[in-house]
Amino acid sequence: MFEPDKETLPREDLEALQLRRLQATVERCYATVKHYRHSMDELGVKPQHIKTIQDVRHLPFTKKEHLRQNYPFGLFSTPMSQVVRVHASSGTTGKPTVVGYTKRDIDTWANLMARSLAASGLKPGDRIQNAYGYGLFTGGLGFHYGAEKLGLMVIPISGGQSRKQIMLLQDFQADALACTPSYALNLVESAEEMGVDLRTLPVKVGIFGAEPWTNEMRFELESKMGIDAIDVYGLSELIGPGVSNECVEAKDGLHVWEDHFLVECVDTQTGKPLPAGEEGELVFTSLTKETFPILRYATRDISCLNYAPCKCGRTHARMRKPAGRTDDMLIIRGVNVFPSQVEEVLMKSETLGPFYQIEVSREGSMDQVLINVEASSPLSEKGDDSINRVAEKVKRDIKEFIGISTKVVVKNLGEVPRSQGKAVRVIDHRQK
Ligand code: DLL
Repeated sequence: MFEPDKETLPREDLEALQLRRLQATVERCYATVKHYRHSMDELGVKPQHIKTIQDVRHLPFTKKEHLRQNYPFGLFSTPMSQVVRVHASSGTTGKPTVVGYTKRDIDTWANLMARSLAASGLKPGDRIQNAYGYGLFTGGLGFHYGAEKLGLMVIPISGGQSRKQIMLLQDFQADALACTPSYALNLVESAEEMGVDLRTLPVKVGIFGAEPWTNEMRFELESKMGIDAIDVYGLSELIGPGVSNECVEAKDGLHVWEDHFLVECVDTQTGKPLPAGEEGELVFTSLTKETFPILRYATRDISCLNYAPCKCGRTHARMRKPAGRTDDMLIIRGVNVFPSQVEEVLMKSETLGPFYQIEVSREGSMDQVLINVEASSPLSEKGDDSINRVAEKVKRDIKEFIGISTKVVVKNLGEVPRSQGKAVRVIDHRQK
């Protein structure tokens, strides 16, 4: 729900609230979590050194590896008897990273998700089809509790079963669809196969996140579904979805819920804080968490911050749509490339559809990049000449805008794998 008393606080008041909460969080971490006590002692920082919110910079960063080292419950700050839920992030190799919640944490999270859904344009009485995965992933249950809190009717279908998703969108008349943007594309395709025009259904907003997606992808989803496509960001280490969300009024950056999370943007090499508008790594400190408070979590997500007033009236800073994560960034012959930059170029072509995958390999000492992208309609309808022209143009544009040489193969419909949740954009054969 919209909480004007919190979301439109003058910055001075917001910062005073943040400072009180930061001090309490640092004290809690120092007193109850061995890892934080050790790492703060190593830097010679004590809780009483935090006198302004800028003092957060004296605290040590927390990194993914610290969560792994303390698997499963080593960073929990409450007795296990108070933990009512755990979630875990998938982790492609080895053990997952685990986070925990008290009853109050679950309530805080539900409020933040209710706030996010309200910012997306929903109101009590609306219906939401929740196609985020239910389970250890935070997407399904995070949206579920938030939607109920706001007073929405939830259709808890989880991910997958695309044709059933379309049938229920028609029959249960949801006002909103929540899923990853790549899965939304998958649903658009299923609807087309079933002869259903999504634009004629009541669904008016899509709340898409959990993976990077471009504005070009937004326009594609908006035009095919007849909706407002809104970006939602979050991560399990912080709470799950509901760390930041776009407002439907501006759709121009995601408001970070700053009364609950202190955000910094830092230089990826030096870790030094950057001024607003400069691109770097997002770092968050939780301000209200009980079981899993976290100090200066280095997300590896690349974005920048904007403190300019927003037309929706909210005063909370906005983060630009994340370009991707440093560990998804490809380094091709020395050039840093995010899959989202490739997406931006591909989506400009009407001959190409929105499904793509990037393969990287090494021949001798040279990195080779192969972009597999589907045509927007059967290849037989397009003719070889037109396909070759499009492939050449994409190659040229990628060289010009991103600076790397690639091979582009235009595939027939259905030849690029579809996603049920987070899309796999890159196959890097160099890592084998
Ligand atoms: O993906 C939480 C979530 C669920 C967010 C549903 C939004 C909707 P994790 O599985 O821990 O949590 O993955 C977190 O996903 O560090 C980003 O790299 C990426 N990510 C999440 N949202 C966005 C977004 C959930 N809107 C990781 N844009 C984060 C770009 C995103 N990347």
